[in-house]
Amino acid sequence: MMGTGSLPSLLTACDSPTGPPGTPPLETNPLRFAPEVAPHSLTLVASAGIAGFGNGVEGPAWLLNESLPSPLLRVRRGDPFQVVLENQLPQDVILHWHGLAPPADMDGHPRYAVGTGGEYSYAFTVEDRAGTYWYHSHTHTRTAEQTYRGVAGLLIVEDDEEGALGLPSGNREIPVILQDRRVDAAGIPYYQPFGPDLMAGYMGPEPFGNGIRRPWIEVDSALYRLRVLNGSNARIFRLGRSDGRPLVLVGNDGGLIDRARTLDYVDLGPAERADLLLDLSGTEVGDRVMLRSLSFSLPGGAGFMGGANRQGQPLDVLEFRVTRRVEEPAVIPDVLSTVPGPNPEDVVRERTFRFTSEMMMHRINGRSFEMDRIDEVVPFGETEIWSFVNDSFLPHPVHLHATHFRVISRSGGRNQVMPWEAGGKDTVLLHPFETVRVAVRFTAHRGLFLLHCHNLEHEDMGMMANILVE
Ligand SMILES: [Cu+2]
Repeated sequence: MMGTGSLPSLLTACDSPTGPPGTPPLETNPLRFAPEVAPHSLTLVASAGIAGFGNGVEGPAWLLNESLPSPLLRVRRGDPFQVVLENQLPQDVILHWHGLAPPADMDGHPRYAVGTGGEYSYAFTVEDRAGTYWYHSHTHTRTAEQTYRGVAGLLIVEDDEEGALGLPSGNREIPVILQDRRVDAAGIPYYQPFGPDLMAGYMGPEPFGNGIRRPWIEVDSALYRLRVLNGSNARIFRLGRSDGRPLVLVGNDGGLIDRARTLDYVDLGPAERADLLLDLSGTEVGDRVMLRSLSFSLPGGAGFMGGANRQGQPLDVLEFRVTRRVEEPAVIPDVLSTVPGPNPEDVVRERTFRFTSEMMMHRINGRSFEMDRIDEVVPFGETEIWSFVNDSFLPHPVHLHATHFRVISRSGGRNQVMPWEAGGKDTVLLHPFETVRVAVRFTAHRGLFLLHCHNLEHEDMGMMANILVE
């Protein structure tokens, strides 16, 4: 969708970011975009294939319809969603539509995983608010590997309310999946977790955007809408601009928030989304603005996790190269939406979920996931307060299927609800030893859904629970 012409190699060599002292400049690469398709009579074929990672580097990947990232699904609220998954991978596969609230048998619970040569048909009506959602493998014990290898894409829902705001669209909308990767000497990402990765989760030092290593994109001096997904297995990003200007948050996991928030940075844990306005008005041709993951340290622990698994190291995740000067007013709406959701005053019940990571065991309330064990029974339509207690020295991005919750409070650690946690959330990041209280209510469908950590290694190792809504 965006024009990304190739850049003369001299310029690339001169202007590339540098690695450690003494190393040659690292190549950067034009961002690419997955093909956009409507999820209507759509077949997604999962298969092993070859993907390009930028700079002519190609290597093996696990793909849907031979695309890295997986095709971008764009759909309107109220429309039918009809997708057939065909599995040609050498492992079981199932897909989860992360953030949507479809019927239970359409949600990608791992008990529905299909073997090689099998297929699974999804058909439901999209009843969710406009927003930036995504989809990915949810195959138990295989989610981390399959998602890392490429079985993941963006899913954008649009509706009339959002359309009326006139947010930047067309080539002023940049959907991007940010991921960290470990690469071999040839520059090909690989997934080979060992010891420490099974505690911290699999992390790498190389930033990728939409499957491209160290990406850049050509832009006008205008206002852009940046739909960002943290599609990493374990990496937390702290996104900020290199030029000191702020980011404007207009939406997150559950779509638009109530009003725009101007922020110096936005933290995104794995699976969280940020719908950002990036104001490049006033820039000149030749200017470059880097979207960075800023340096940070996690309170409470995890600092001893050295090497690849260290959270908070600075990364340059996506560079904007201004190539055209335009005179356009950068109109940023202040009031955005009225966010539906549970009212904490209607609470009828409280529950506690304790997340522990000890001796390579990641558990919720002391238990590892079992496919056929129901861990909690939750009445449909009733408002509850759930306390997510992180009783470990590792961060846990906690994800709930089938609804969006409101973050009510946080104690320990940061001791506050962060400004990017406004609105409806389906994933909330718990730093070490934090307790986050959320208001939860299931109003879409009854059935068996999941609560789990979205650190994908933790999830695969059992930090997941079956929630029966009835
Ligand atoms: Cu976790």
